[in-house]
Amino acid sequence: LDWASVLQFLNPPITNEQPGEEWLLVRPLKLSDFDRGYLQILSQLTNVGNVSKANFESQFQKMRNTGGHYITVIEDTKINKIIGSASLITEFKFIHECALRGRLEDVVVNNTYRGKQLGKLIVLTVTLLSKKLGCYKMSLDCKDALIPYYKSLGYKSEPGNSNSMMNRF
Ligand code: 16G
Repeated sequence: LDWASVLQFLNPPITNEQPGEEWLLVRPLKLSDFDRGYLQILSQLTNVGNVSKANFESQFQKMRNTGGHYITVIEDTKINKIIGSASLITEFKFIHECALRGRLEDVVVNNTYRGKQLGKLIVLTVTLLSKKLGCYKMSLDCKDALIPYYKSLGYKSEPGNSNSMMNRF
């Protein structure tokens, strides 16, 4: 996977430098995004609950200190709002000769911006980033309805090895 092959997924072609409209910006999450509606975007994915600015800042600092969290957002600079996000979380492994493994998490694009390939752009961006960082694989969990979508972006269910199991607390 490289930018040339990423571009084949995007028609018309858009890039991080040119996400289709000049006022859209793809960049890493920053602390001030609390005030750009970052949590409101996440609440289109699942329950966010009550997260104060202080909670957000301390969690952000924990992620920064721990390392391995690469949260990428799309900002609409015209209205100063975050309109999409995708996270790459990396984990250190002993297996595969002390490899790095990537997880694609919390992918969401504001539903009023659908149809602009922004979800694709941001998923492909963090996927490419995982490759650049040397991850030996990148995986994700998703609802059944999104399987075709992620398939169209190069993700596959591995026969006999694609169950997502959980224990909710
Ligand atoms: C989806 C997300 C996952 C997110 C979860 C939240 C992707 C690819 N998958 O599985 O990252 O954390 O939904 O759902 O974005 P939950 O609140 O039921 O755990």
